[in-house]
Amino acid sequence: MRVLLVQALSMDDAPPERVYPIGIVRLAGILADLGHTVEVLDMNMAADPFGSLKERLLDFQPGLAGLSLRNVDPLGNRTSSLIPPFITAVRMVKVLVPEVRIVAGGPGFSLFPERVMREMPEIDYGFIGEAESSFPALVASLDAGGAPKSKIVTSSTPLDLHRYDPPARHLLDPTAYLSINSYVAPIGIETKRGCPYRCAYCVYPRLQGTRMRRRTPVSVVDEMEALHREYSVSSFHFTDPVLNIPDGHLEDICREILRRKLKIRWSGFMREDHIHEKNIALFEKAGCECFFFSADGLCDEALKVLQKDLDEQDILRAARLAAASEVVSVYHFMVNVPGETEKTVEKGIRLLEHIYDLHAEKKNLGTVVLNNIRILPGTAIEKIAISEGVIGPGTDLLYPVYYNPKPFETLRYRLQTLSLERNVFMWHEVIR
Ligand code: B12
Repeated sequence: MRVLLVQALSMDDAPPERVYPIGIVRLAGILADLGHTVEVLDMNMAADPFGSLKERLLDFQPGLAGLSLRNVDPLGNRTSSLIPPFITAVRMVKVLVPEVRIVAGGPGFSLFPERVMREMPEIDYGFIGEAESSFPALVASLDAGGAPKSKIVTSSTPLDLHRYDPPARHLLDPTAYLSINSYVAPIGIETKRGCPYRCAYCVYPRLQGTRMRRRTPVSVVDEMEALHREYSVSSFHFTDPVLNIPDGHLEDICREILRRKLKIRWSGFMREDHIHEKNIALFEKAGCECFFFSADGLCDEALKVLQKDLDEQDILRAARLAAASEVVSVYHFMVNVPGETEKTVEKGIRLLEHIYDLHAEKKNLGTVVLNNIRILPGTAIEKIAISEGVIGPGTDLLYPVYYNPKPFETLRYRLQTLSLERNVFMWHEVIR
């Protein structure tokens, strides 16, 4: 007898994808221009993150340490938290350089400012949202011996992105990031800030405001060209909440890339209802390497609850256009959303099957990401979850809490099975 013994997959933990921290690099550049002596450390890039923090603190002896809390947790239904390592870093700073002023900021911090400050009294000042003008103002005031009254600072005037100096990349060499990831382009570029949509689970409008503030296409492409020339960066991720709005902006950036004949690739999150035959061809020609879609709702009912301003036809129309291109697509959907029924589940399965059918010929479907909703403070989903008793008013959202009530709490696995099977069968040409 011939026997094949197989150890099935035992681990779900992929190596982490790292991203270049443009937030702190921008702040560092502004402070350096103002005459401060600035150094940047990305703990994610160190083989021994806390060892490298200790070494840098003892060598550099800062008077002020700014710590960026980007993510509070890794999302994707994972229950691990990034708060314990953040607290440990803050405490290490305080112990090794006791006189230092500790300042915190970043998207993760901005979602939970009071909660984080309560947890970590060692933090002297916390910044909500963008900090290009408010943080240098605090540094100047501390430098002059002042003691700002408020411990939590919010930027009063949104930054005018028409006057945007690219992050001072020489303060943190991008080259080290170029070959570390399998999927994500590690170098981010901003073309705008702000998001006018009101998706029920999303915090982007809270982080960057609801008004879109754009950079000029020429300045965006100048930055890409300089990174390509000086650091050989050839792949970029646009960090905008939604890349292909307002109509014409990304198109102008693409025309500028083509005019300069730049050999670069890029990706970003696209709205389905702003994709059409003409612009998709332009995006492909100008180097788009992945269409990231995040319609999130798997049927009209779900799209409505999630306040997406989209319908199933928008999703399928965009999928049809994307599938006909040579560009890879990645789709994100949320599972077990409020109001889920057997009928919505069936409709969701049909939509997923439809998307796989569209991509079957060219095999240009990267993956379908299926997650439950992470409940974040201040969102419509938080209110729904409270009203349904999924969470209580006292639930601590700082640590991972997902909207995933019975009876569809295992739906994610059912849909993931469908998706994985379709993906594997597509790649290995297993015909049913
Ligand atoms: C673009 C983006 C991505 C891209 C990054 C591509 C790239 N190459 O850069 C991709 C899609 C790969 C990605 C992946 C992930 N992301 Co993301 N991402 C974003 C997004 C939309 C923008 C981030 C950005 O670059 N902004 C532009 C820069 C300039 O702004 P900034 O970093 O916020 O910095 C400013 C301020 O925060 C402040 N600031 C920052 N640090 C500090 C420090 C101090 C001391 C001070 C005073 C101020 C300050 O000043 C800066 C300048 O104004 C944000 C949402 C958002 N709008 O913030 C989510 C967001 C940050 N991501 C999030 C998460 C969770 C992730 C992932 C874990 C998801 C996953 N499971 O894959 C990974 C983690 C990747 C990693 N290694 O860290 C969450 C974090 C919150 C949370 N729930 O924990 C956010 C908020 C989105 C969300 N879902 O809610 N992400």
